[in-house]
Amino acid sequence: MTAAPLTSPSATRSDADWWRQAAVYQIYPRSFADGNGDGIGDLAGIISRVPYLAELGVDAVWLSPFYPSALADGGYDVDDYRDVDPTIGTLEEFDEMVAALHGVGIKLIVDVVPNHSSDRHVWFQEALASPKGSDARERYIFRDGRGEQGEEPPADWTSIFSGPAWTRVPDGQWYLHSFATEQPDFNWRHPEVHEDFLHTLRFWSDRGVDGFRIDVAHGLSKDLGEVLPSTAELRAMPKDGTHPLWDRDDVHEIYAEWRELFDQYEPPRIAVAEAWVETPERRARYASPEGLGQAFNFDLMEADFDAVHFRDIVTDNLAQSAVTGSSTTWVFSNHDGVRHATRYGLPPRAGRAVKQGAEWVAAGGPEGGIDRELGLRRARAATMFELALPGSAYLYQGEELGLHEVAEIPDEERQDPAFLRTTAADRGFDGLGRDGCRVPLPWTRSGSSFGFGEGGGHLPQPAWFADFSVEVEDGTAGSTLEMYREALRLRTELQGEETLEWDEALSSDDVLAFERPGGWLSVTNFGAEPVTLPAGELLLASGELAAAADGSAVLPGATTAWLRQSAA
Ligand code: TEU
Ligand code: CA
Repeated sequence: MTAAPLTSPSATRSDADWWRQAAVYQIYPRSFADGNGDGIGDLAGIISRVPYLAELGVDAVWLSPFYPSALADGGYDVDDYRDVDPTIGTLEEFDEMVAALHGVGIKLIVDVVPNHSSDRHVWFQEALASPKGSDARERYIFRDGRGEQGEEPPADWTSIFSGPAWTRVPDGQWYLHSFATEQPDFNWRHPEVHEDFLHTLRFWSDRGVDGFRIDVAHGLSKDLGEVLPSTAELRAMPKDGTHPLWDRDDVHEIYAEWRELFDQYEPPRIAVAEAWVETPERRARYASPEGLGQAFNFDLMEADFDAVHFRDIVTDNLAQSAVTGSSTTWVFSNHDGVRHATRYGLPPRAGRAVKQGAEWVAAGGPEGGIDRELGLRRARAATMFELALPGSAYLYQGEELGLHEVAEIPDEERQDPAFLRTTAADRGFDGLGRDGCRVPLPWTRSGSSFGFGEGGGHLPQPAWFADFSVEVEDGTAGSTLEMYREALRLRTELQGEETLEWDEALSSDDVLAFERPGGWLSVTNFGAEPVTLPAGELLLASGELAAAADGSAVLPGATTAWLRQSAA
């Protein structure tokens, strides 16, 4: 290497394949950085932190919804798909942000929410003001109720956030909302819905957006006859492409339309599906190059820190990507789950049907129930494991600081509909909701909101955030932030073909070792017994190594090391 490049190396990778092995950093805009001190993160805040993102070394940013919204679901209730929420900024600032990111070689992916709008969207307002049977109502899913006066919902369905999935409007009809009451589901059989989303995708693509994250991609297409099935009947139906509500085969007709639009751009716009489906085979359809092109796999996010389990997940997903021609995606944390530093400090889930960490969060985050240090140690090891894998890695804001989930949010300050729609008795699955991973980031060790902005934050930050602030970790050897920076820098330098080879001699039920092309060896010790590392140049480790009597390096438990081995 000669002189250091001025911009991130990805700036030179303007080819159509930039996304295949990208490290993508998710920004939840209201909680990232607050430029004007009103307690809500905004585009000005993001622009001011572009140098931070460049130094971190990510290839792309995925921006969660920033559209006008009443925030019934953190912005996933969109009032207008082609504007910026005034509390977050303006379209001009959006353009500035795109230019600033592109200026340092960072691509931008925005979130698109096509399953539902908000109830404040002009179309839904028009539907409410229009009579039963009108075309305006046809853009959503309206039905008459059951019972003599239609006073019973059309079906007994429960929303994903608990509570009923149907809400009655003043003239007596009911509308479907798979999520919160404020999120009416679109009727994708209506041609204007298709046209409008094409318009939206073109609008942002023309503004320089490089790609899209598609919310609830498995939900758009529905097949609802006059007589609706009951919840029990729905549950008994196979999710093989014929289910009336989820992961229908014909949803891909929509994505084929979108692909046509994406491919009109140079480089083609990319898309990644959030699709909760039954099998990896079903997920592959979303990742097809004729469709969205990539799909999230949440397998690692749902797994215990366990070598055998991790290896199966990697093997399955690499096999899937070989079939689809897409690249794999890896995720440990996002805006919907308990942060991985916390999850890994809790007792293993061991296959139980409860979201990892949910019970601990629901119990108010008892200190007796968690080993925070071990959790973070494992999280760092897991991240280095992830960053060595072929494919793209989706990182969630704050994980580069080693942040834990914030469990100590008073009930009256919680915002998540997944909390607000549940009672203490039925909070088993999602725990207290998702606010604990959406607390404004700590940038400095002190100040009213730890440098998030001049004012407070829209969710309370705990005192321990000080120790995880950027200010504390920046330049501190061994900090989580410095580990992420170095790992991302090395990843860019070492990244080659999308293949890996397991090192069977080193791997075991507790250890996963694999080699990437060019002699890049990653070794993770999931267990507690130290493991002697093979010869090679040590590039980076997620924790301190020890030395054996003969001088060879020893990898302690819950640690990952990267080595460069000379080409054989
Ligand atoms: O999530 C889709 C989804 O199915 C979630 O309900 C997920 O299972 C849940 O958040 C786990 O607790 C997407 C978004 O990622 C989420 O933030 C939105 O609330 C949801 O869609 C509705 O738009
Ligand atoms: Ca603000």
